[in-house]
Amino acid sequence: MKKPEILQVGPYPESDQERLDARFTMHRYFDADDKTAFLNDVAPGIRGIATRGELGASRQIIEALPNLEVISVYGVGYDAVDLDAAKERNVGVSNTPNVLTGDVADMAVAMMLAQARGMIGADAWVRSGNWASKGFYGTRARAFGKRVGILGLGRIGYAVAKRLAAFDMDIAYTSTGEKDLAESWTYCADTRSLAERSDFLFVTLAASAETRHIVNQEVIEALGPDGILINVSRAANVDEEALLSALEKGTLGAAALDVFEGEPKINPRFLTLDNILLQPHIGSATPETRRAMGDLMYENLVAHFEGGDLVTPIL
Ligand code: 8YV
Repeated sequence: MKKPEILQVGPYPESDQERLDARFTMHRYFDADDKTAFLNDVAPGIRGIATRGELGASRQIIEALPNLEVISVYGVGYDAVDLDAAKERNVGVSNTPNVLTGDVADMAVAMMLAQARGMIGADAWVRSGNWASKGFYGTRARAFGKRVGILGLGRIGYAVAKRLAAFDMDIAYTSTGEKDLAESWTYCADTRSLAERSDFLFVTLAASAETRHIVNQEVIEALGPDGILINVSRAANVDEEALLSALEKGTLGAAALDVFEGEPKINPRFLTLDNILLQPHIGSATPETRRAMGDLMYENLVAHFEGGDLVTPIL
């Protein structure tokens, strides 16, 4: 039987790649020098797209593939997939929810603690010999017992809040509406008031056109000169220009980011700041989670081509 042909938008770990190559004919879009020519060449045979959260599938790619049936995303975020274009063409879309929730939440909490307590600077203090020559590194912000804002109490936001509850933190959240929760966390109707009452603001919101720059200058200023912003969702949820200028002026205390506009080529202004913790989009990057994401991405493709329903469908 002829193997289904898949357009592969980005690279995967070796074991995922081997399994995909065994079951499908994978066309490596990311390896092509002339992407337009490559796409024209392979387009008629392509029935599926395998992509990653941050790479997605644009309208241009979807429209270039006349026989496209399914898009399988390796990642929970599907904001980079043009869902309208997929809908118009009746193309199924799946992602990899749940399996990465715990690791992304761990990472968000680690970023808060590292930034609040100045751990990166402290490490440099030891390595540079400053501890021996100059002495005490200094005091840094306390985390436990402080006020936390969770911008988007979805799966990841909830997992972050659960962890922070164990730090006796005062937790508030925004969501599409007040949630019926067992926990007595405070619901805030808008982002600004959430930021205003928070020492730490976590951005754990699925990105969409509606949430673009939801963390704007006003929200950043409401978080204030002692506040810390942690973003483990998508860069587009934060107005990066406003964030940079607030960090430069000190109108925001500090930030910890795992996601950036135009990543992996980030704005060089970030590199000159010492009140920012920079992470290379590694929230879900543990072997266990990446294996589970690879399994789910593969299982969705197999389910579709065996005539079944997608395991974790978005569309
Ligand atoms: C991954 C992500 O880093 O789940 C997502 O939406 O952005 C991340 O978990 C990414 O999808 C892997 O390329």
